[in-house]
Formats: sequence, structure tokens, C-alpha cells
Amino acid sequence: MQKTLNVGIVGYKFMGRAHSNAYRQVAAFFPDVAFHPVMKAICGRDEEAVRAAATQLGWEGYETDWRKLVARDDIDLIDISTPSDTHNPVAVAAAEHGKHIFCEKPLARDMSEARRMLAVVRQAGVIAMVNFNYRRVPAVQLAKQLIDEGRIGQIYHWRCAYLQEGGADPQRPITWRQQKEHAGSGAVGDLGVHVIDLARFLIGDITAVTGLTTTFIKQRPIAGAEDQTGTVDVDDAALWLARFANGAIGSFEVTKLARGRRNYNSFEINGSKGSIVFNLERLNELNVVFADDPPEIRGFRNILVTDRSHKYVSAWWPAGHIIGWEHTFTHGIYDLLNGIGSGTTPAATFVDGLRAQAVVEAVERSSGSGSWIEPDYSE
Ligand code: SOE
Repeated sequence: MQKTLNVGIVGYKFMGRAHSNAYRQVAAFFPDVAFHPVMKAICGRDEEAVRAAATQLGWEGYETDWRKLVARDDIDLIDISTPSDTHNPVAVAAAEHGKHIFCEKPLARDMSEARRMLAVVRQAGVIAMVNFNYRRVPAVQLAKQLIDEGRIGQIYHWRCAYLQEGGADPQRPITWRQQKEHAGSGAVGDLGVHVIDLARFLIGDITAVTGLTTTFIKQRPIAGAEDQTGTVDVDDAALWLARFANGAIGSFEVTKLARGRRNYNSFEINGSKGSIVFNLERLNELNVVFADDPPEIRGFRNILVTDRSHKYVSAWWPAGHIIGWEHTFTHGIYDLLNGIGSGTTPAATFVDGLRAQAVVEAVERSSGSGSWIEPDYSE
């Protein structure tokens, strides 16, 4: 008989929907998964809305208080799909109740929360994973494989830009993402933390950064009270340089103000034997050049990363039948459930989440000072 694992999720909006979809898909497409998830309960404060979400997204029931959810004896795994200010209290309470945890990025609003969360999950001995979902794009996995096999040689440069246009309209009402109290940080904490995690995954640890953060749109209308405005007290754009432990150098650009860029999460890696280029808006593709190709045919090749040999791909469709953004969540939950089965926390662990947060804070500290700042990785 297939083993099952009972899941409770906090949050039913954007991330709650993406995670719910993944729990619904995972066992159907990855039948070897260690546990079939049972979607026990979804939690949100608005009873009418959360009841509707339970029906729409496929949960057996609902709760309106996350404290009740994390205390339930029939729940094994707590999924945190809510804004960043709730990650710390929910994760701490969940771990204290012995639940495994799947936490949306960023791990926390700041390092003191991240340290506490790490300490509590360690003490509880539970599996606790951060959902840096872009690690689980098959093309990103292929990039990692090529680097690990030495096919790109010594890495010299990491160059990335995570650009969105979501904040470009100044009349768009303020949300929790533009408020430090709820989000901790702006474009750096929301988008930058993704590319910091990708850089750590592909290149390795960052030893120092220098950069600047800025806020172009400082006031925004308040939804439902359009004659009033709220103050944006986090950045909406940032640039920084980085040094890596392996000697590589890197540049990072993140913004919410890039008209025409919908979800342009892109990187380029240059090594002594080749280069790799990736762009999430073409997530089934990886552009690669190898220096040892004969000169007359040397150039970027565009690999369609849909072969059965590519990581996660054989679970889905025949070669050439592309996958999408939502599949990255299913891949993460597949790895998480297998990690719970084997007792090993899959990356990104809470240590990875803490280290990414340390870089976010180093970027913020360096802003405008012109100084190079070393991330404080202390746990
Ligand atoms: C912001 O617009 C956002 O939704 C991020 O919060 C997500 O982490 C990213 O994957 C897509 O963009």
C-alpha cells in the first residue's frame, strides 16, 4: 500500500494556489514518490474565502487560525504559502509541534528571524525546506550538471538580471510586498533572493558584495481608499557586484520597474571552456557554447531541455512537449516528500535560506556606502 502524508497549508492566494496544484499533481506524475500527499486542510483568516479555496483547490477542509492547523494531530507537513511576516511564527510553531515544513521564499524578513527558525527546526529534528523553485527548472539543473562535470571549465563570471514590470504603474495600489513590516525587503528580498539562491546553487558561496538599492515610487494609492496613499519603505530596484568563494565575480540587477519584462529571470555564466545563458521566459531552453567546438561551427547552441534524460522531464511528456512555471513547484514537492521519506532535508534547506538572507542584508548595508560588505553567515 502506498504510504501517505497529511498536509496542511497556510495561504490560499498566489503561492497557495501554486503549491496546491503541485500537491495535486505530484503522485500522478511521479508515482515513485515516497508519500502520496493527502490535502487535509487549507488555512486563511477569511472564512468564506478559505472555504471556497478549499473546494476550488482540492483540500478536504479548512481552518481560519494557523495555530489550530499546526496543532492538529492529523497533520504531518505544514506548507507556508503566506506573506513573509508570517514565515517565522508559523514555522516555529509548526516545528515545535513536530511538523515537517515547506516554506516559501524568502525564508524570513531578516537574519534574526532566520536564525531563530533554523535553531528551532534543528532542535525539533524535522525536515524543513525553503521553496527556491527556480533551482528545479530542468534547464537550470542542466546548467548545474554542465558546471559540475567541468564542461564550462573555471567559472569567471556570473551575470544576472531579474526584471519585472509589476511595480511600474505608480497608480497600482500598495501591497504587503512594498512594506518593510510585512516583506522585510523589496525587490532585493523578493526577486534578488531568487538569483542569490541560483548563484549559490550554480557558482557557490558569495563572500562580499557592494551595491545600491533605491526606491523610485515612494507613495502608492491604498486599495479601497484611492484618495489616500501609503508609503513604500522598501527598495523597488537594486544593483550589486559580488565576489564568490571560488574566485568568480558577479553582477546582479533586480527591479520591479522594467516595462515589458514580465518575469525575466535571467543569467549568463562565462567559464574558461564555455558559457551558459538562461532566461525563465524561455524556461525549456538553455543556450550553451563550448570553446572546443570547431571554429567554423562554434556558437551558442539552443538546447531544448525536454529530453527524457533531463532531470524531472521523464515524468511529464515526450521530448519537445514543453513544461511551465508551475512544474517547478511539483518538482520541489517531489523532492521534499522523498526527503521526508529518507530523513534527509533537500536543498534549499533553512541554512540555504539563512545564507541567502545574509546576502540580502549585506546588499542593503552596502547600499550607497561604496564599501564591500561580507555577508554575516553566523547561525
Ligand atoms: C513577485 O512578483 C513574484 O511573484 C515573486 O514573489 C516570486 O517569488 C517570483 O517567483 C515571481 O514574482
